[in-house]
Amino acid sequence: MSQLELAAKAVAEVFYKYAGQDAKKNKLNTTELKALMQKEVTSLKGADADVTKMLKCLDDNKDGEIDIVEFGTLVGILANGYRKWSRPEVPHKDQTRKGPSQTALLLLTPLYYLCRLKSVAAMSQLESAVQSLVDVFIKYTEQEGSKNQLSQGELKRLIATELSSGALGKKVGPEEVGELMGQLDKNHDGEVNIQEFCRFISILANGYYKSKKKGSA
Ligand SMILES: [Ca+2]
Ligand SMILES: [Ca+2]
Ligand SMILES: [Ca+2]
Repeated sequence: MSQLELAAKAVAEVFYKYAGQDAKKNKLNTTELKALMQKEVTSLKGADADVTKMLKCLDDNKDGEIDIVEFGTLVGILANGYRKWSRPEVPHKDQTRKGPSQTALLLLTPLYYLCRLKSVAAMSQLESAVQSLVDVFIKYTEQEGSKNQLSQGELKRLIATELSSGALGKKVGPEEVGELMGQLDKNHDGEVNIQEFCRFISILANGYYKSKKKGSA
C-alpha cells in the first residue's frame, strides 16, 4: 500500500472504531464524536471542545450524525492546520491565533494544538494519518501553479503514482480524473485544496472499509 492508501485506511479504521459503538455503525453520534475527539485528537486534551456545535458544523445533510464523508471535513480541518504549520514559509495570519470567524474558530481550536504536535512524542492514529496526508499532498501541490493546491495535472499525477497499484486505485482511473476534479472542487476555483482533498480521502477510506468488509464476509 502507498503512503496515501495507508492514511486512508487509518482514517477508515478510526472512523469506524468510534462510529460502531452504537447500533448505527456507519455514523458518529455526539457521544461517539466526543470519544473520538478526546482519544484521537490528543493535542485537544485540556481544551474544552463543544462537540455538539462541532457536529452541527460538520453535518452537511442535517441528519444529526456524522458519516464518513462528513468526517472528511474534520480530517481536512486538521490537515489544513498541520499543512500551514509544516510550511511556515507560506504566508498566513493564523500565527496570531485570532484570524478566523467565530464558527470557524470553534472548529479550528484543536488544530492549533495539533500544529504543535511535532514536539509531542505520541501521535494518535488519526494524527499520524493527517500528517501522512499532508506530506503526500504537499509533494504534488508544489509542482505547478498554486503551491497550496492541486491542479488537475497534479491530481492526475498524484492518483497515478499513489493509487496505481493498490486496491483503492482501481476505483479511480486516470481517465476519471476530470470528473473527479469536478466533484472535489467544491469552491469551483479549478484546483483542489487540502480540505477538498480530504473529502477524497474519506471517499477512499469508505471504499477501503467496504471492500474489506466484503472480503471478510
Ligand atoms: Ca454510531
Ligand atoms: Ca450527517
Ligand atoms: Ca477548489
